[in-house]
Amino acid sequence: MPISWYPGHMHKARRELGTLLRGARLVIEVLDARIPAASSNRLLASMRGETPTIRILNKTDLANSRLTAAWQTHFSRLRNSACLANGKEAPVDRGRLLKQIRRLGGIPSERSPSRGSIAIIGIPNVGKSSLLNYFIGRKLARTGNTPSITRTQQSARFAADWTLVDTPGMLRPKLEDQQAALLMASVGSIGAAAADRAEVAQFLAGCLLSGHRNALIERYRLNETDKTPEALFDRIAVARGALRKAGAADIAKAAEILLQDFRSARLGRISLESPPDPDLRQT
Ligand SMILES: Nc1nc2c(ncn2[C@@H]2O[C@H](COP(=O)(O)OP(=O)(O)OP(=O)(O)O)[C@@H](O)[C@H]2O)c(=O)[nH]1
Ligand SMILES: [Mg+2]
Repeated sequence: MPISWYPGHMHKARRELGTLLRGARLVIEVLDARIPAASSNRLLASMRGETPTIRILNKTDLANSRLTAAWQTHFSRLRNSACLANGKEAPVDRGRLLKQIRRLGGIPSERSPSRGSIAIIGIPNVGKSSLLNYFIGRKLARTGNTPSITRTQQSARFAADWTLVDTPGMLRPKLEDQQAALLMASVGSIGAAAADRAEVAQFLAGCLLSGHRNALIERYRLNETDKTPEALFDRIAVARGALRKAGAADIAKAAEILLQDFRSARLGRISLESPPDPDLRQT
């Protein structure tokens, strides 16, 4: 079954976002550092048009730091843009953010203070509300580790001249790119009911088997001969005691363990995408 998730509140959120973006002076697009391309929403790209954009690669504490640096260079090369990184181990510096806001957004005019609005946008569960709270230094917006916690926009003053606006996580009405949808589901940005967890785990297992075997060997004692997701799930079931009464592997439980271990970086800091620039792929 293809993944498709466009819950009712996103219709309304899209209309409200359109209005906000018409007046916004700047956009902060929050991306998941593990999947910077898949978490770049093309709907949001077309809605924000030429508005200067600061991308924040978020959750860098869960991502590969070499690839995060490469993605930062990639996004910084885009016109009218800046790219910063944020994670639990190294929060983005508020002063650096403000410097980029002033560089790209100029000074809001006295006559139209609303042009000092900065829209914080992104797909669900990437950490938009957490960043708003961090920037303003208090817990205004509700946060949580399930997608679509935020249902309405919420504004707060930031550094005298600016208004930060947190927005609900948005997806495209139709997820044509199913590879991107599976990547978003792998990091937990798609509602649980919209993506079959076994299928998502199967996809993730394929990614990890092809690019991150060492992590699997270390955590689940994967063998050289284990090449398929099924073999990996068997290995996980044995290593983690996910067994049925007769001693057979509990595949559903093993799949769940893989998803949880990946999402919490218990397999190490793994990024699932590399930047397209040939010079950056090698660094
Ligand atoms: N490991 C890690 N977790 C983070 C980071 N930033 C946010 N989170 C967690 O990610 C989850 C989602 O954060 P939110 O701020 O609610 O995300 P959101 O983008 O506002 O989500 P929606 O409102 O649902 O679209 C929460 O459990 C946060 O604690 C980070 O830098 N590192
Ligand atoms: Mg939120």
